[in-house]
Amino acid sequence: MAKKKIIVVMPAYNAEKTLPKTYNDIPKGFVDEIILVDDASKDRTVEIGKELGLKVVVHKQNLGYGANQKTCYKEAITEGADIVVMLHPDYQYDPTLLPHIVKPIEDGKCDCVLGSRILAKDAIKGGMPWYKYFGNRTLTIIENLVLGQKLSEYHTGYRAYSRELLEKVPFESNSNNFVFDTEIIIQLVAQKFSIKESPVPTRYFKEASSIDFSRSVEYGTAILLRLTYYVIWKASGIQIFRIRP
Ligand SMILES: Nc1nc2c(ncn2[C@@H]2O[C@H](COP(=O)(O)OP(=O)(O)OP(=O)(O)O)[C@@H](O)[C@H]2O)c(=O)[nH]1
Ligand SMILES: [Mg+2]
Repeated sequence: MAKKKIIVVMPAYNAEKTLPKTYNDIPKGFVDEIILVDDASKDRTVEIGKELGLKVVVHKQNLGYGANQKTCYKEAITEGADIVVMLHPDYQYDPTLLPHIVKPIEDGKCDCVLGSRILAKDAIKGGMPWYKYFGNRTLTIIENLVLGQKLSEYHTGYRAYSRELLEKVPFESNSNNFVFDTEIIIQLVAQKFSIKESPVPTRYFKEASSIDFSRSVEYGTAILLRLTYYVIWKASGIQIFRIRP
């Protein structure tokens, strides 16, 4: 079987300090292409991305993290990716683990892999604030119940998707904000794509996190709302956000 084309996408916003470190740790021989989408950063993210030789796509104005991912996935599909890995350029997730993140999809075992900080059991030690840990664990229990999964967390930014999944899931109609990450999981569960998890260490430091307590509450509320929409869709077929094409 031909080797699968692996493309790493990095949704970036003001990532100048952490982008070189993130890039340096990517196992180069393993990855076919790296695409950086800049969401109108105010710093030198674009210049640094170009200096590093990445394919850089620039949003003229700041559209948000979800909108950034939409551009990332569309570009990766256009470039012929078989497997797309989202890696945050804020150095929060360990790029050296890419082969582990990709393997279950390469082996045809699933269409989505989530890098789990909870499976690695070092979330608090790695600096995750207690309220985020508590929110993560509580929301995960609810998400598992509603979506019928047995995942350890849904809130990771380290994810791999197969091309088939990205072609079939209507991610373009999702939120332009952070809740995009939950919406895409709801959509892939609704289409019965399977998910596997791979442990990844937790890293928190100043540049790796822009989500404070009030934005976390907003994020949690948005997730609960999307889960409610999923329950409504299951019960009545009515789609309040686009769950199936
Ligand atoms: N496109 C876009 N990307 C953003 C924006 N804010 C943050 N990002 C990027 O999205 C990624 C995640 O943002 P973070 O603020 O680190 O949030 P998080 O990692 O999900 O959550 P915590 O680390 O727990 O705070 C980073 O790589 C940022 O570069 C934004 O307004 N627009
Ligand atoms: Mg972060």
